[in-house]
Order: sequence, then C-alpha cells, then structure tokens
Amino acid sequence: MADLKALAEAIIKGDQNTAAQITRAALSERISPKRILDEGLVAGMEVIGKRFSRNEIFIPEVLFAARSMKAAMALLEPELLKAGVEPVGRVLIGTVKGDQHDIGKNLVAMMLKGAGFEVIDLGTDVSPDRFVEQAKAKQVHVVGISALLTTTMPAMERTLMALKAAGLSVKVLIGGAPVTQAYADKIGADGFAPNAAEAVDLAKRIVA
Ligand code: B1M
Repeated sequence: MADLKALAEAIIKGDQNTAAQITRAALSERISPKRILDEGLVAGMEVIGKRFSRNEIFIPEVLFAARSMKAAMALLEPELLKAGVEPVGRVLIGTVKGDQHDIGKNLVAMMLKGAGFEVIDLGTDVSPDRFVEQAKAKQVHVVGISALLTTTMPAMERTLMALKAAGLSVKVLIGGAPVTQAYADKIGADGFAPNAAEAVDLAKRIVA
C-alpha cells in the first residue's frame, strides 16, 4: 500500500523521483487524489514552510521540496480535476512591469500550490492591464504581485489602482525583497508577506 507519510517525507527531502513514484502508486491503488494531496504533498510542504520560517532550512531546500511537489502535482492535477476537487482559492501571481526577477515569486507560487491553491502564474514583466484582464478572466480571489527592484515598486501601486479602477473585488497581496508592510499600507494593498511561507498563511487567511 502506498505510504502517504513517505510521500510527505519525500517532499520534505526534495526527493523528486520517490515523490512521483509514491504518487503514481497511490493513484493506481485508487487512493483519493484529495487524500494524496492533503496527507502527502500539503503535509510535506507545511513542514517545509514551518522550517523555513524558523530559519532551520534555506532557499535551496525549499526549491528542492517545491520541485518534488511540482513533479507529484503533475501526476495528481488531472485526477483532482476529474474528481472535481475544489481548490482552496484561486490566486493570480506575477512580477510587476519592468522586473525580470522571478525566483522568489516562483517559490511563493509553488508553496501556494502545495497548500492547495489554484495558481495562475503570469510570469515576469506583467503590465497592470494584463493583471486586470487575467483577474477578470480567471475570476481569482487573490492577486499576488512581486517586485525585487526599488525602481519597479511603483508599478505595484499602478497595478493596484488599475484593479480598483476596473471594479474588481480581489484582495491584493504583495512581496519581494525591497517591499515592506509600511509600503503595503501606503499603497493600500490588503497584505504583505516577507517570505513564501508567510505568503501562504496570509492567502489562507484572506480566503477563509
Ligand atoms: Co537582480 N537585483 N538585477 N538579478 N538580483 C537584486 C534584486 C539586487 C538587490 C542586487 C544588488 O544590487 N544587491 C538589485 C536591486 C537593487 C534595488 O533595486 N534596490 C538588483 C539589480 C540592480 C538588478 C539589475 C538592474 C542589474 C542590472 O542589470 N544592472 C537587473 C534588473 C533586471 C530586471 O528585472 N529588469 C537584475 C537582474 C538580475 C538577474 C536576471 C541576473 C537575476 C534574476 C534571475 C531571476 O529571477 N530569474 C538577479 C538576481 C538573482 C538577483 C539577486 C542576486 C537574488 C534575487 C533572488 O532571487 N533572491 C538579488 C540580490 C538579493 O536579493 N540578495 C538581486 C532569492 C529569492 C528567493 O528571494 O526574490 O526576495 P526574493 O523572494 C522572497 C521574498 O522576497 C518573498 O518570498 C520569497 C521567498 O522567501 N517574496 C514574496 C517574493 N515575492 C513575493 C510575493 C509575495 C509574497 C512574498 O506575494 C505575492
């Protein structure tokens, strides 16, 4: 019988092959995709999130874990869709206009997926208009904006204003190395997270 604790452990260790292998075995044994997600992938990523918040592990370990989760998720996602499992919430995420940095944003996106969110990742250099267009089209609950340059931070405010002007009632979460809570308050964002683990906690609180 496929061991979901071992799946969580493989995610924590960043062991992509074992994670995919156990997921495949669990699916062939007809264990429900939701159980595999909750007891395997989400359980593993929760441990990673906590250890990262406590500075017990660092970016490389988180990236390895996130990649293992991605490998298992690729197998699980079609089954979750077939089973009609509702995501925790739908998040649109991207790096602001003019900014090419995406390592932190990708980490946030992967951790959100690990926590059961549906994530639509627009990539980098995303204009306010594209955020608005996609937020409307995909009917998201949360828009996540990342910026790594002090020169691109003002594009966060422009994006927020564009979302408001379009009359969208989405919650906006921002982050990135130069971004602070004070900046989030100044531009009227709904939340700021200093790292991926806290971004997940905040997104969960927002959709709760
Ligand atoms: Co760039 N770069 N870079 N760079 N780069 C910085 C950011 C810089 C601080 C380096 C420095 O000078 N010390 C500096 C910015 C200075 C400033 O604005 N104050 C800088 C600069 C100047 C530049 C260029 C202008 C350099 C040049 O060409 N002259 C140029 C700009 C290009 C552009 O974007 N238009 C540039 C280019 C690049 C590379 C392409 C070479 C590469 C990016 C590769 C990529 O992302 N695919 C790069 C890199 C790698 C960096 C550093 C070294 C590392 C950034 C990173 O990935 N960190 C960076 C120096 C540094 O930060 N120490 C630097 C790891 C990542 C996991 O952390 O992104 O902070 P971070 O994400 C964290 C949190 O911030 C948070 O969670 C993540 C995980 O915990 N978070 C969110 C992030 N997004 C979030 C969103 C949320 C919530 C939390 O909600 C939605």
